[in-house]
Amino acid sequence: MKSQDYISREDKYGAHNYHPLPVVLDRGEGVFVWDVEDKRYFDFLSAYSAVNQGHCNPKIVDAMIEQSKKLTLTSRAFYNSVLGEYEEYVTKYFGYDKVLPMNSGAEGDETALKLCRKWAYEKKGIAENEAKIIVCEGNFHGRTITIISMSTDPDSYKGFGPYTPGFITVPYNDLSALEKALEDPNVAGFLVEPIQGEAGVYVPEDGYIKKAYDLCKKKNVLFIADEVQTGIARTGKMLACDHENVRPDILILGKALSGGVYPVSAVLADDDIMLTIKPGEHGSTFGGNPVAAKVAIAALKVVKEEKLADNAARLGEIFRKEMKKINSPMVELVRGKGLLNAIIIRPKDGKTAWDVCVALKENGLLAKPTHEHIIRFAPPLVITEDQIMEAANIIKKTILAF
Ligand code: IF1
Repeated sequence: MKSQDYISREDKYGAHNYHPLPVVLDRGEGVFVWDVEDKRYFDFLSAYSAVNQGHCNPKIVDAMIEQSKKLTLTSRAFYNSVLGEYEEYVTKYFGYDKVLPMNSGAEGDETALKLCRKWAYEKKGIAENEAKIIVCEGNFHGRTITIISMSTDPDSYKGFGPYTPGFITVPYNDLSALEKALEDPNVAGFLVEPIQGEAGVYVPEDGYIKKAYDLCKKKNVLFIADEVQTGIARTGKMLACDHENVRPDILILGKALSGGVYPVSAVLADDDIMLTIKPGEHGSTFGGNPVAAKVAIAALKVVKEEKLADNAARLGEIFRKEMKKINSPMVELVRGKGLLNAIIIRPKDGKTAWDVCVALKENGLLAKPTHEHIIRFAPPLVITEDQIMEAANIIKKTILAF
């Protein structure tokens, strides 16, 4: 079978909820993936920042295989011999009293919203059903009905109403708007991405996260960080909030928490918040299963052992410097932090970010456009300096050819 055969089969039998680049991947190792014709590519999407530890990282895959042969799933109706080990490991790793294990990022966000509301009624004393949560314009937190109810992107929410109430939207990176919204005494939480991914790797001003946190504290409002995409070393620190020494009241992790081998997400908080959810009030069949637990421990160990945060910080600087050197009218702006970066593309002769990505693919590098004019560059964090230079040259050469 050729690439086109695989593509046609997906078109015929799969829902059309994605518009992939026309490349059919067959295997991966480290920063590389190969298509079914055995052509090699740099992966500069990393499955939306899930494979920070590199494709098929042997330490993580081995942990999965070993546990899979022993016990895969018990449900939470019973204890299992691995979950406690993971819970202790992940809470000490990030410095929280408790973890609530889930699978997808969206489930993590949903869990955080439920937790925040429960805390509002039990601890803050807000009247039942009156709690509000502040969210940001341009947010992306996943695809469930409640999460798209918070979205300001019509692609996400249009046609899927009616929507879940209880949210207040403020512009991102706007402290006075946040301060004003916080005057409502029924506000229980502020949910924010420390860098907005889907919005186009939108980095807020230095100090925004810290000042937003302080404003929340003044009003006894929970600061909830969605670090599903920015967490686990992606931006050059273990968490993006670490850049401003902010410790979120509720922390949501996903994606690279498993190194991309298995769906694992987590919500972390201290007892005062976490213990407001009681037995039977929340859960998931797969959340906290033994395979996920072993995979997450292995994935987090790799991040520390291989100093991926330092690597992301160092190579991110180099990458942005190289991108800023590209002398083309198509490069409007380069921005990002660590190895979460983007180029804003100014269309030329009708050619858009999509066309650039197709050309990059031809030249052996995979990246995905977001919002028509932005290309996100987020390689696995195990990338070396030589590899980042080689990739930067591919990007340069490709853009200059337009
Ligand atoms: C899609 C972007 C990335 C996320 C944050 C929660 C979730 C995500 C901050 C939900 C998911 C993905 C999902 C993917 C596109 C995407 C994305 F383009 F939207 F911005 F990563 F770059 N919080 N992000 O970014 O996690 O339920 O998917 O595990 O196509 O939906 P999930």
